Amino acid sequence: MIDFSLNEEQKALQQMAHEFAEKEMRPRAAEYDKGEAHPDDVIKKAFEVGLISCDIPEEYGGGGLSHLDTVIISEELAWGCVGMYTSIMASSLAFTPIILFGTEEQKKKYLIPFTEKPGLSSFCLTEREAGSDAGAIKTKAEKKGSEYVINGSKCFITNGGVADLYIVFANTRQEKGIRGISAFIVPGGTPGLVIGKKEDKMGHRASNTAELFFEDMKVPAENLLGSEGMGFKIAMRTLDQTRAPVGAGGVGVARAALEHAIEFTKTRVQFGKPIALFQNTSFKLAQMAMEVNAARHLVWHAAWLMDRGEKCGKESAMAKCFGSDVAMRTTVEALQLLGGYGYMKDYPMEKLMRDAKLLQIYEGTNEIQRLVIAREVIGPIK
Ligand code: COS
Repeated sequence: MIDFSLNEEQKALQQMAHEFAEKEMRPRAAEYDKGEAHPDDVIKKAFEVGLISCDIPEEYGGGGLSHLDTVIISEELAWGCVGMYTSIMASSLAFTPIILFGTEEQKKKYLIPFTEKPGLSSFCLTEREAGSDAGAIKTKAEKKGSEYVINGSKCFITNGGVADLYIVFANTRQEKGIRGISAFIVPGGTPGLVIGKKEDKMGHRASNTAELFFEDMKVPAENLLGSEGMGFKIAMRTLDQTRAPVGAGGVGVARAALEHAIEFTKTRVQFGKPIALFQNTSFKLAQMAMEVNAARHLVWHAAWLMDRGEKCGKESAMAKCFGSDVAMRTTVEALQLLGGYGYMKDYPMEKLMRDAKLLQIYEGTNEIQRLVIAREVIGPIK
């Protein structure tokens, strides 16, 4: 049986997230896009209404929401401001390895505090020489007695510098390559954790992206996630789950652009009539609406598979890739419909277009998503 209807609880969650996005995020989006400040006030309010840590299981004090519930909320938050949403989503990205691979003790110690007070966490995989080739990381972790000593650096780290907790991937057995990577839970403020330059980004300017350095950073051995050498699988299993919410972010951005374009073209009169009445315009709007709907269905399908505990790597990659491509195409087309107005900062469209771009890049470029999809679709070649 296929059922596309949302239940009453999901409708209420969607409505609540939408109202939050409309009242708290949208009015502040331009300000945080222009400035250097981090939207701590909005994050605090999001926490107060239960929109942060909502995917942490109930037994650790979280909302215990399903993956489908989470992507429904994600679309609304990204519709409000995808930069702010990125801070929230990146935090979920970092909770996921703990939820999936943490011991009971680790879950209690590191998840529960995030359900008690506002806070963010950060997933630290990417390095200057290891982006798409995530298995090539050089950060090293050496076991010395009851602790690991970590040295190296990370780049393009979302929530870097504003997080209370970091999941750091480092090599415990360099000679083993990918199979030597391990994952560590690192509390913010750990001596040796040095926050580097905050990046000056084209979009998602409400989220913090920074470089991190580990200088003889000591981490207790009990902060190892899973076992030594499991790190790459932990990262991949995590990304299998967290890429669909990026797709949901794409749907939110695309939907926002489509709505602005509809509103504008219905009131903008040229050659004696609203430009929405010209077939060129209406066909473009129809195309955008089709793509937004198709992207949402891919996102919901991936989340539905996750909720059933089924394999979802390919579907999550499809949702991420298609959702972010739709965000890019829709914002470009929608901006064109607004003409010169779309290009001006007085209108929200140019921000949406700048924001869309990063969705095609982070949590694995769309080329990597196509690689993940192709490997599974084609299968082994003899
Ligand atoms: N789930 C579990 N295990 C997985 C997995 C998955 N989804 N994908 C790969 N693995 C395992 C493989 O089974 C293999 O294990 P064994 O060594 O035991 O056989 C190991 O991981 C290596 O896999 P693979 O050979 O496929 O690795 P590659 O280096 O060829 O490529 C890609 C893996 C390209 C898919 C990976 O590096 C990737 O996703 N890169 C993008 C990274 C990224 O998204 N960065 C964003 C930063 S986080 S915001």
